[in-house]
Amino acid sequence: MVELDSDLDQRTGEHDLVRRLETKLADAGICSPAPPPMSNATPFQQPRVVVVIPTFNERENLAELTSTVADHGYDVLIVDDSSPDGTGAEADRLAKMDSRISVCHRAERQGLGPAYAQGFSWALESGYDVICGMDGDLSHDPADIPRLVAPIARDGADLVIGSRYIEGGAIPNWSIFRRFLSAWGNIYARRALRMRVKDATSGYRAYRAEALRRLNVSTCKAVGYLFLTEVTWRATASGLRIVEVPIVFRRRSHGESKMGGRIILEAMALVTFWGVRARLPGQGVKPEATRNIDLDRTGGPDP
Ligand SMILES: Nc1nc2c(ncn2[C@@H]2O[C@H](COP(=O)(O)OP(=O)(O)OP(=O)(O)O)[C@@H](O)[C@H]2O)c(=O)[nH]1
Ligand SMILES: [Mg+2]
Repeated sequence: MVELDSDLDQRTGEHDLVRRLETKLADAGICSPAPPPMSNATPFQQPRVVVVIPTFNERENLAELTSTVADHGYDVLIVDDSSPDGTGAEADRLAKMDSRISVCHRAERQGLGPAYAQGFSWALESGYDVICGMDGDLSHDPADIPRLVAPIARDGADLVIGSRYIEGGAIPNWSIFRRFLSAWGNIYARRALRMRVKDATSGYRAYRAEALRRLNVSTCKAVGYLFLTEVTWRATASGLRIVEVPIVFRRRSHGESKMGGRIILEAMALVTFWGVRARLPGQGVKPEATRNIDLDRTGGPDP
């Protein structure tokens, strides 16, 4: 039985929180600390970048978000699931005013996973070199995009994750419930699926196009936020070069969270199922396949 300190409060950085929880687990013999990352580098010249933003009821956030992303020089694809609040119409209005913005309308709400899969498929068909994903509620700072893209352009990374759980990452102003949910969800998924990635649930990412194609995300099973973990797991098992860069995740100021019981249940059930299945005799527990390259804490120049 692992006992948690009662003094884990909101002043504690997310990095510290996860490190302390992991130390407890390691001390209790439940897991061992992750081995150090490996290094790899292949330069990449001037990639074409698109930012895929799934939306459901994000009308109030859309204008500020898309203009900020486009002003940084990136194309935007909004993937809207017929939001009742008129996000789709607002997206069309913004797209008419700025040719860098495109919109994909989906007939009904089917979840984050299928929305991302469709957006990624459009981005791959459109010939982009780097495909980013980000939330549509301004929780992810568009100013961080260059730091996500740089390890792909500069160092040959395949997947770059904006991480709240490495040094420099943080989630100020989140409730203690959301902190624990997120921190424990990450630790559970990492251990169950044998991943080294610290923030397997982060939606702020950049993918090298060939790597994303290899992941074949349209066949992912998860429909909720677990989609992001499933993709990370596939990337890990495929031996892709994964980098985490620190981000500060801001609490949304407009609109409502879509996080709910069904999404948590899907995540717990599927991660447990996958983890148990991988350990069954005859299934062959795969060795850790991640080839993490050096964590990029400083970011890099705008590509
Ligand atoms: N297209 C589409 N987008 C979705 C769906 N569910 C959530 N999203 C979007 O996915 C992104 C992340 O969802 P959020 O509700 O912000 O989830 P969260 O970040 O965990 O929760 P808060 O930040 O606390 O609100 C947002 O841009 C949502 O609008 C869906 O079913 N379809
Ligand atoms: Mg959010």
